[in-house]
Amino acid sequence: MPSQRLSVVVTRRLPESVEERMKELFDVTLRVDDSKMDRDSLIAAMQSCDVLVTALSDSIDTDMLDAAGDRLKLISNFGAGVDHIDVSGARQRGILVSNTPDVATEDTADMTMALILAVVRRIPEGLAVMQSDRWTGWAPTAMLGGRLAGRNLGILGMGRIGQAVARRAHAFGMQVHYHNRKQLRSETEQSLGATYWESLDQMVARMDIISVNCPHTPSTFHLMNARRLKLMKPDAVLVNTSRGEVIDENALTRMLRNGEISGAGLDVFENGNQINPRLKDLDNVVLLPHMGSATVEGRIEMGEKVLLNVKTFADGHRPPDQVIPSML
Ligand code: 8YV
Repeated sequence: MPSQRLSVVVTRRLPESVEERMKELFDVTLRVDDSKMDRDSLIAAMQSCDVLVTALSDSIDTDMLDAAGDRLKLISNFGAGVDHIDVSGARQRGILVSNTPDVATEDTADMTMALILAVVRRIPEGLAVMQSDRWTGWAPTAMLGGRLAGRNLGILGMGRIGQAVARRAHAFGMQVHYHNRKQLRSETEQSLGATYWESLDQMVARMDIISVNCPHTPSTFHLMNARRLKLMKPDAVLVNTSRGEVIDENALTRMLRNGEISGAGLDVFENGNQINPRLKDLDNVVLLPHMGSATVEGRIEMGEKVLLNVKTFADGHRPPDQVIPSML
């Protein structure tokens, strides 16, 4: 398919340099504002283009794929996670799906450490004291948090981001543990100083901090369910920079309110931005608006990956970051 004829619709505003390059390469329709597109607008877009560039906020289900007609050939997602797209359904209809792996790894791992530090060292509480002029001066027993060095960190999901978290945690002097579908090669384990737990239950019960770094798939939905959350030590902390669906948010909220878990740092939520309102009232919780990968550099690199995937497809080849359902 010659690239000049490829019609591309982009559902969200992307970094300016990426949009400019899109204009040069394709017959592209860009958004003027940055609102989330509703279902009908998305279907209309799918009917009208060869390539749809989606983001996390665009849910593409089977019915929408059916309604798309047969023009759409590629869904190129701006982001690594594709749990909002029916990838198998797309494949059955001959529509390829691509994503942007790797480029968010270091930024998301940084944010994981930031959340761990924020909760364990009570940074938002300290900031609130300063901003409300309540600081009466230093005191030996004021605002005491915990020391990271020596604490056991359990990483749930040891892919690229999990390993980047492990490298950081190791440098902080933490004891790194992990649970993963597959055990890592022993050289990798050694370089990360990481101990493998085949049993997630056993790992969860022994950790001081648990970090969720696995993707959301049918098999990881509510992996941290009420039963498993109850295995956590009462002074443990849970951090999630992956996908909200991996944790039963209501069960977690109840436990935090009852003091059955000491704290949580959450960048992602089970129902998008519809957060359990009770989470917002808790001192021992740090909430962020899904900004784990939100760096200027990361967003440009994500956009460049999208450009590469769409351009490669336009030139008649498979996109380098094609997502195959069996990979999920
Ligand atoms: C992105 C993410 O911001 O890459 C991912 O899967 O979760 C995010 O950090 C988002 O996907 C952009 O669409």
